[in-house]
Amino acid sequence: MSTTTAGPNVTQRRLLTTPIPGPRSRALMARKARAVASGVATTMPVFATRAAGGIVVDVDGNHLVDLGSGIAVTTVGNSAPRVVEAVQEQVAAFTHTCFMVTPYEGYVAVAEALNRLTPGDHEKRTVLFNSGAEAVENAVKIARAHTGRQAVVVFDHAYHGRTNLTMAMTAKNVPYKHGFGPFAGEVYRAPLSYPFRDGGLDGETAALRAIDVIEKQVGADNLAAVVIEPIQGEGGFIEPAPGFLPRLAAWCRYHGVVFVADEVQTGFARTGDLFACDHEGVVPDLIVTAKGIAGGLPLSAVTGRAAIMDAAHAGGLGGTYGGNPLACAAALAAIETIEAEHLVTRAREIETLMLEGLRALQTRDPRVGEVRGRGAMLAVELVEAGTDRPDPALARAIAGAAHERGVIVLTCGTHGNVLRLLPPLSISDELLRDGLDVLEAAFAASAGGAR
Ligand code: PLZ
Repeated sequence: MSTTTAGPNVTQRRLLTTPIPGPRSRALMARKARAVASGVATTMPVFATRAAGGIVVDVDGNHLVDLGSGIAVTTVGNSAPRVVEAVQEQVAAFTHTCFMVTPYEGYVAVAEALNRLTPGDHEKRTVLFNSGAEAVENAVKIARAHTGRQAVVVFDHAYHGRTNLTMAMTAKNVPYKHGFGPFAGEVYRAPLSYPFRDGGLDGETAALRAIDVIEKQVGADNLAAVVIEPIQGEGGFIEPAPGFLPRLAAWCRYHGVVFVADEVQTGFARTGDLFACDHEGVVPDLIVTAKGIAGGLPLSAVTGRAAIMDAAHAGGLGGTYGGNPLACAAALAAIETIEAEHLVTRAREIETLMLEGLRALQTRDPRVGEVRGRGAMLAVELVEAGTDRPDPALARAIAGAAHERGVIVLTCGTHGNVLRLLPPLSISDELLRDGLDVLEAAFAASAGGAR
């Protein structure tokens, strides 16, 4: 497939005009250091000016292959043509009225689209917010209002955000939580299914292990919600063993616990299904979406069973900007793009192409512990050769070597030892192959333990 979905006129080729970072990026980094709080770190020290298809152009004219999508956001591509047109039309019409003051159609249309597209054909309702964390918080509010219970169960390696409640729900201390407590109460953590690290425990057994912890340490009668990423994102692109999610969902249903899928990172065609839950036919009570929903504009949502969603009293949900008209216009255009350009299928094509290259790498390199993932959400877990000991220094070295060569890759994982690949679905096969070649070179450059 070629680059028909590319937006602005950006040559779809990797091109290095300066070392990374170039002089203009260096100057901007110096300004950033003086002006921006140092708590905001950057993966690469380059500043972007344009992006489309599978390329991000920096201020020095370097064309970087984008295997990150701004952390799984620009799934339909950067400045995707339909998104640009819809936002331009909306920005000229009106920019904001506040949906809670004088509502507008775009918000309702996005709610209708989400009610139609998310798993399950039951009656649904949707509420819109700005960020993933804000939507996760609201899913918990709604589950508590519906059940009259307080406890929330999350999992090892979970990532749900950086606000106070979602910091409590997120597993990893540094960098997300360290020094930022006290955290919200009534959040409990259960063991995940992590096939590479739990001896290949089958999904059913792993679910029963988690359920046992929940029953012993929390009690179903106290439990409002179980919140889980169907494939964990920041925690390491961990795909639970088959059967884990369905078993947990069934337990929740039986006990009247609200089963919440956090599909902030996995949603909107990313995993080769419209939603990751679709893969095993799991129907969550509530589903949280953000990131890929609106082609880069800030929007998030909670969608779910009408009876649960309507449990919160009038005025209990909202916010000044939630469902901003520009973001809604972008979301409708992004959804149209996913459907018109068959991006679910495209994600599966990307999976086939990328897995072939990554698995070839794995057979040659004992530092690759596991290659995993679905669709355009793929990962390489790095270990000390021949062991299962995590090697975060190697992940950093390989990512750094890829960056120097003009490829944007991200790392993740509780141990920081996972390379993750999240290309926009608008990327060409040529750029994917080039990205794989660069990764191979980065592995070679990091041979012999680049510590
Ligand atoms: N739930 C599953 O992946 C955001 C965070 C990057 P916000 N992931 C990227 C960082 O270092 O902050 C995420 C997610 C899942 C919730 C969130 C939170 O979404 O839009 O960043 O609030």
